[in-house]
Amino acid sequence: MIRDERLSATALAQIDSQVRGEWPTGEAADFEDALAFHESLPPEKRFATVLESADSPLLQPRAGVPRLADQIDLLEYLQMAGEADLLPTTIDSYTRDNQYEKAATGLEAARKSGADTLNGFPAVNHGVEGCRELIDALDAPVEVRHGTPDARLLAAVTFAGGFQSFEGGPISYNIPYTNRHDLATTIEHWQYVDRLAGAYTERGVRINREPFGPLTGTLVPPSIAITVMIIEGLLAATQGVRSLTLGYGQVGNVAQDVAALRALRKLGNEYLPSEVTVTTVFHEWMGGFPPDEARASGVIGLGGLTAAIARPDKIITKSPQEFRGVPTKEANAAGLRTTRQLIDMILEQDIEIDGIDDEQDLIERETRQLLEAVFEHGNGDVARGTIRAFNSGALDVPFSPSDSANGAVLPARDDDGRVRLLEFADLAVSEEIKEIHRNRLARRAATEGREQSFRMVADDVDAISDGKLIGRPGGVSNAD
Ligand code: 8ZB
Repeated sequence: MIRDERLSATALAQIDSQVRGEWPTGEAADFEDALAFHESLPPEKRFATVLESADSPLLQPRAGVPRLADQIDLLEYLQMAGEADLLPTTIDSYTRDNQYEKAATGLEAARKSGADTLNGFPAVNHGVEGCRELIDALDAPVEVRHGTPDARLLAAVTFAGGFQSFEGGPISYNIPYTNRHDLATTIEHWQYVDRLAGAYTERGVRINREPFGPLTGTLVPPSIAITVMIIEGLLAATQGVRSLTLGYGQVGNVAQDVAALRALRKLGNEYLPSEVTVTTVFHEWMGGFPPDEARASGVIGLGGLTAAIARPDKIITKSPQEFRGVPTKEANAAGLRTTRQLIDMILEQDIEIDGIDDEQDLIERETRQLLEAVFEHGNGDVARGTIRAFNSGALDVPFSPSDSANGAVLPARDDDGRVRLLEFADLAVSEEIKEIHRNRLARRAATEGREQSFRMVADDVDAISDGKLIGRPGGVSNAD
């Protein structure tokens, strides 16, 4: 069974040659040659350096189109018209599914028709040379953003292609995304990705790694998200990663979101080895958006306000066209500017909100209990512990499509919109914690004059896209 141990040099070389043999562009992903390319990059293109030295939150959108020249134009536009500090390259779905043949066909079609026939940039097909052309053309750091459970070839090609940041992880790109990969397999695959990032790091090229904090993006209790972030951070650190950005997705209650970001930073620094530099990223709302650009901008603005108070190192912005899927470049830049306006207006204000400290304390207690359960399940080995804890339900993620998680916990908002658990199933938290959740949810049920039930959960899932925070029955409100 897999262990949380550093891959040996022989294992790395063996997996490397196997992975690079899977598709013709793998061959050019030569490590020594890649080091020379990275060393040629100026400081303003070094992802970890720029992120870790920033003194206010940096803004980053998502963006990916199939053709290279279009991707360069798009990113230049987002930098100019959107004032993005960090750039993304969002990878298309075929590449995420390791279907490079289909990505090639889509890219060919895009080149012939001029239409965006893929929903992102097929980096494996563009190959090392295409990626380097992109990195050379831009004057900001660029991250690979994707959703690929088996991202080994993508990592080999894009690291060699000059990208210095890579999103995802063995849990966060498995549990929310797929039912086709078991957790033991994705942990093994990501050990290679992290070891490769570690190998670059040891040669002076610090590759930033960013576990995907929002998970299923739907009412995820902060402690569950933070637990997964710390586990992925620990697994990455074992493989030699030294620049880690832990993520968290906005739930919409300002006090809970600020508390969660503070807990994430604090526990990240506490649990990860001291040689790792930990930064945090806040994702603007990842659930359903209102189908109205004006209202969507409101959701984005609330994210900006939250971030200005909590001061994460980075913010992943949304666009007012979120309900339509992939945004136009104009809408994408608008989301960046809306966020920027809020950040710049609020950053210097001294805003105190009642209850943040208590909420942070609760999140920290829950997270410690969950992490403790994982360590116990693995007799101290976090890889084994993770597999076993997801198996027993001691660790679980709501609304997970994966067989690797029970998906038996059910969240609901409490009477002021904080995400609580209505159904704990086998989650490893104490009776005392459960009682706090139950009491908070009972108060909401009383306000609404109805029983706690799955109906509440379903109403909450739709609430923000319907223009509210809490999915209340018509007419009810606790505002006074
Ligand atoms: C899990 C991430 C979903 C978000 C955005 C979606 C959504 C996906 C692209 C993109 C810009 C792309 N997203 N693909 N945004 N360009 N190619 O990721 O809109 O917000």
